[in-house]
Amino acid sequence: MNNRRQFLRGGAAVLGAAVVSRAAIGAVPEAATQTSATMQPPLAPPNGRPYQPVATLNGWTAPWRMKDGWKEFHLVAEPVVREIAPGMKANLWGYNGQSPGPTIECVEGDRVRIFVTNRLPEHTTIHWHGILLPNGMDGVGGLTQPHIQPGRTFVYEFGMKKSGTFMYHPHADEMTQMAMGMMGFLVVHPKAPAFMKVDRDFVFLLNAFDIDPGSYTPRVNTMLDFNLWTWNSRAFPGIDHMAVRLGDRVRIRVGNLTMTNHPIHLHGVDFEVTGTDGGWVPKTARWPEVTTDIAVGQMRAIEFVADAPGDWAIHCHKSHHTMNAMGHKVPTMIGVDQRGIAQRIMNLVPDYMVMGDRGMADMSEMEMPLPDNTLPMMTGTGPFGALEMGGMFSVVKVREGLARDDYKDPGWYKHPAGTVAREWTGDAPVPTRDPGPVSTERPNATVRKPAPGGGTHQH
Ligand SMILES: [Cu+2]
Repeated sequence: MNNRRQFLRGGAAVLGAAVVSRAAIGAVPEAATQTSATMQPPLAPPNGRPYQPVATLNGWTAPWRMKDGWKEFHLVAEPVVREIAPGMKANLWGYNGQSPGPTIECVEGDRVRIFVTNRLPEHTTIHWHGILLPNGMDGVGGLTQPHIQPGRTFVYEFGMKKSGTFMYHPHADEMTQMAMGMMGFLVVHPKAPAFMKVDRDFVFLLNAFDIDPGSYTPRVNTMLDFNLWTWNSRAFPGIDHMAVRLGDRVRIRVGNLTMTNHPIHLHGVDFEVTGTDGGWVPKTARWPEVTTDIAVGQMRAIEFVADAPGDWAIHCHKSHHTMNAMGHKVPTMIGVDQRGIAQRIMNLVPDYMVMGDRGMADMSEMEMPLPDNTLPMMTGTGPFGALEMGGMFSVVKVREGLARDDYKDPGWYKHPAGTVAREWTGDAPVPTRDPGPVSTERPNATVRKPAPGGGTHQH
């Protein structure tokens, strides 16, 4: 792209590092760059074997070129600016202009050559998570290859032995580089297009950042207490909705590169886990689910038939993961009457607000002053008001009559008349209260003995 000479120099450095064909040297494909966090249309394969391409939420698929029977990609590891959601940007590290990097798609049986140029201030490598490949291509810095120094380009070459759902990420200063957003999706499609065929195939990575309110760069030493829970480095309400045609067979592939597990819950349908880290799950070994827990380092593909029109929430079921920053250190004030003390505090702190005494829902509607570059803790607006969400939350929108390749957001669901929960304004039945302790002894037993140490004191 803008520094071809640097790539050539980097290419030459590859010779001593890994055994690669001479044809690769001096012929590095241009590295495409994407600066937008808007989902790009799935990339129908212009050559090679046919497949149904995936849709990467808020992302894109890396273009490739065919050269002498090899599918060639070029990843550039570099600092990037990622919009986490409208109103907040983060200084991250990623690939080709974005975090995550572009999705790599190929086909079982493909021979793949991936050039990796390092424009970071420190060395890196790429590990191809879950791919079965020659040991020297596994990307573990110091163990299977020398690190890729800043300014250098390495090349990885391997054949795709099986189809499935995979990831890529550095195996060099991992804690820092993954906390900064370096990761991407890798999908290997089946050789036979009819095998595991679906109509729509969405992919996203679970990732997390710790960015202090008002700042732009993640803390990289955080172990567990991240404050931004994201899908493809986006937080609700910035995460793409998934548009689905009524009756479509849908696959959603999720990879977890955070430091904790995420129970991903989808409303409105039963799904099956059809793919795990090791490959496809045989039909006889699947069971129906509405939530699947995805552990650290795991990939899961879920599938369902979209047979119910509507706007169906999909989210992590850890409720702290559907919140944005700022919430975690606020004390619980439910039921605490702060009126008396509030006036006394306001004498000292004029801006003091009473918060949380009726729950935390007020937080979503309150126009609270926030530091610059900070997302509200609970936010987003739907057709019926505030959604009170953040973080790992999106919507699967099942609609009649979408075109086959139409992934555009169809807007909010228009519910048929009489199908929305509504306020009841008629007479409400009086609930029957529990009458209190009832004897469980036989009806003719009239004397109750007090339980030892029980409530009846007869001293
Ligand atoms: Cu979670």
